[in-house]
Amino acid sequence: MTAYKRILTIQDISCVGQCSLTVAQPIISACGVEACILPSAVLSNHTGADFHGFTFRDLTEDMPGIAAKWEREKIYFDAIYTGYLGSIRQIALVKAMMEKLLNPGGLRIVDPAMADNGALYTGFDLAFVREMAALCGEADYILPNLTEACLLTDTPYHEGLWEETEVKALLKKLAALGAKHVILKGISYEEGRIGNAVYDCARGELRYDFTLRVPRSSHGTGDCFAAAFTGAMMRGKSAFEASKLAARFVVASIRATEDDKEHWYGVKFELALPLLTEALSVPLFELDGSRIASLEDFYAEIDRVLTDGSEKTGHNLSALDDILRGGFGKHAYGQQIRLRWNHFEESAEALGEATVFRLLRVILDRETGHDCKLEI
Ligand code: PXL
Repeated sequence: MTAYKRILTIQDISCVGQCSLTVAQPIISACGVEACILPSAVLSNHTGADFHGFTFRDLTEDMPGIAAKWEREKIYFDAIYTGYLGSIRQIALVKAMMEKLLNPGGLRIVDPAMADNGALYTGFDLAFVREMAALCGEADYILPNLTEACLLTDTPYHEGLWEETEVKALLKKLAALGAKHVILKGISYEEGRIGNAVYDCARGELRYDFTLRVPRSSHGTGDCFAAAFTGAMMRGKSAFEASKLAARFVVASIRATEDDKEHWYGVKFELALPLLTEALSVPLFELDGSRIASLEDFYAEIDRVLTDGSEKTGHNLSALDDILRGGFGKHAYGQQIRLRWNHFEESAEALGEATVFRLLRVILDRETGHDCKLEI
């Protein structure tokens, strides 16, 4: 069991508009991670043009005192994740906090939230971009979108499809800033598909995760992504797994919002939180269908995956029911589980339709004290 993780996120509070701290805190909590906050500013709403302006109270002057207090209390964090920062001075303060307030091995996760769709957000200039590039250089993980990546590396931005050679060159330039890993968001190599590149700078390893493009541009999705990514990393996922889960979460949030014209200022990420909780908190067990050529094989596979082998189990439907309920050394009695049946088709053919049907009825039955979600 990994220790309970505590992170600090530093970004603004936009009171209305579903971005920055009002999304980061609930999302990180839903991941099962303690989310401490340091608000960098309070705004009436985010700075997106559809709001016709905003109020802005700068909290820069409060930040050093708060950090010093935590230091005196010996409060340290397993990660510091930064989003929208209101000024160059705040970037310097963040750097100092990353020096002083991280546990050994604690992660520096920087989302350089300052631009999108080819343009800087209101209030930022190139001097800010330069300082943000320096902060990115000290980070373990940076999460720029394409616009931010171009600004950080002084690369011309263009809309539409990108060539892989262009993206690779951009990743190299981002790595040259000093960051250890880059999650580059929002790249498209073909119409209708959009995705993220996950790049390990030291190893030169590059992996992609693409999904169908949802034809709607939505505010605050970068913040939702970064918070889910941070939460998943803290729950022990690899950067690639965390990025994939964060992307699934963002797509689900956009889908939940798509039909609601009134909801133009953000996404209804609240409706997608169960996806995160489930993925990070409900244990996943995987049956290997290629090992199942008979009913006896199926029960042996269930034993292998869901028991610790210390007890001989009855190879029948009622024993299957008992094992799914838990208490056989792999999951607790009554605990919800996810069961993924890999190579299902192959094993279903060997078992025959009637047998598969009987097995599925038991697996999916929620009336007898087990709660098993089947993925095929
Ligand atoms: O979602 C990024 C963000 C965060 N905070 C504020 C913003 C924006 C984007 O516009 O205006 C205040």
